[in-house]
Amino acid sequence: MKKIVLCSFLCIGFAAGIMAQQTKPPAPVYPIPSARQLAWHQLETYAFIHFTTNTFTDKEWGFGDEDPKIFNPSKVDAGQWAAVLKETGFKAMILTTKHHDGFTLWPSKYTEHSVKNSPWKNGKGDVVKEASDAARKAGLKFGVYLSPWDRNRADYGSPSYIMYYRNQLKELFTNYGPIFEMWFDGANGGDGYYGGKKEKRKINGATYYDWPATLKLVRSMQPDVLFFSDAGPDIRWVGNERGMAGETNWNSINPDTLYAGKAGITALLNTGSEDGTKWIPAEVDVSIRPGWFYHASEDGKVKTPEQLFDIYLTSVGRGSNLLLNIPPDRNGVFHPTDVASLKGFKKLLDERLSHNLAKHAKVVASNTRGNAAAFSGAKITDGNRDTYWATDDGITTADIEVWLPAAKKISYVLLQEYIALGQRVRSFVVEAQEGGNWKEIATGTTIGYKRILKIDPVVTSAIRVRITGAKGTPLISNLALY
Ligand code: FUL
Repeated sequence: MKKIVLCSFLCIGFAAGIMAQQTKPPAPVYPIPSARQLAWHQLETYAFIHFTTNTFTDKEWGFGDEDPKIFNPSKVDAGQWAAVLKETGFKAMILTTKHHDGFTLWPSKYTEHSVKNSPWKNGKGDVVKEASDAARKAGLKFGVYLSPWDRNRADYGSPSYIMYYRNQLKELFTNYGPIFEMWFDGANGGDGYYGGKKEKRKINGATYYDWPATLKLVRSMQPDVLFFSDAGPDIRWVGNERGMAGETNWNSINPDTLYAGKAGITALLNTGSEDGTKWIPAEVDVSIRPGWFYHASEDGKVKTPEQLFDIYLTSVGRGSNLLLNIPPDRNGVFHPTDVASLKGFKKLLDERLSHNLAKHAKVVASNTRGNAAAFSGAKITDGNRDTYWATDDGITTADIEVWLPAAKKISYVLLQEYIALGQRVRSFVVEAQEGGNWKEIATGTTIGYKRILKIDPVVTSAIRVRITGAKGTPLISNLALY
């Protein structure tokens, strides 16, 4: 008898071993993210810092004729920016090194419209240096915004300006350490000072900048940088500045006809396309205030912690990253109201989305790839983002149940796909166990890197997710309940 038990034990173990060996990971469903895009997804939340002469002229778009002397903060405390961001969960900061007015926050040797001609630190100051140093010291990544549109330059619109823009990139990308993201936007051309001409200039957004050559130059200096613009190539604009990614949000899109500033593409940018050929995920940029720059008149209009939490749900909670702008005031620091809001926002995140009730909960899946432990349902509650539940090839609809040790009140359901092998899920249903029956509590379309559903609170001992449509075998790396 003992022998039989021992044998069957060994045999089962042996068979399982063979099966595990034989069960290959699913093939990718293309497009898939690059390693640097994958690392970018994991940042989730980071900050924009809009700071320049506009802070002192009370404008949003400087004309380019500002006297550099107007830039005169009583101090610039980038250490405060970094400390607040770190404390409130942000992973990086992106600084407007030059906005549309052309004023450079670093002492560029290619222009006089610069901090070097301001009274701040007797013209010896360098905001880019202070910000990049402070970010790195706090363990935050650092990125730059360099406006392609320059309302100060006399030669804006002619080929020599492109050389000027590239020279500035050389300064930024060789003097300030690693830059994780370069941000350039589509606000291009229009009226400006232009060296005194004060006229309207129009450029051809599709051809003028010759972006491929510019990006190649930047990559030759820093191969790991990610480029953000309407059209990517690494990260795309989400199509609005209200903090809203599409409820359907594909990381894929066809970039062939996109370019920064092209009209009529905002809806497409918001959702991406299921059949897109390139992985270009959306980034949600939105300001904590109505404007991007600091205006004392907006001190009473700072977004509340609740508003920031809602934005978190419609950005990170829809598979995007959140780039939240916090503009330093005329003292060169974040305003106390903004700081209080950020702290309140972090508190809400901690209260509402940090205690995962599904951690190590029992999971039952309708199908498991090769019946292998490596792809079992348990992988969605193991707290490891590198493991995932997978189904057999050809199975694109499947159910997964999560059973809690006792009934709990659930208000949020969080799902994550294992996107390293491509985004797959196009529709799903969430159900709660109620008196022996499953009751639908939410439906969704895409999941992507992360999907957070706010539901009407329900007290239940089990949740079932039914994947009702997918581009390939669904790969779910995480399910959390709060
Ligand atoms: C836009 C700019 O025109 C705004 O001033 C702001 O910098 C925003 C983030 O990008 O294109």
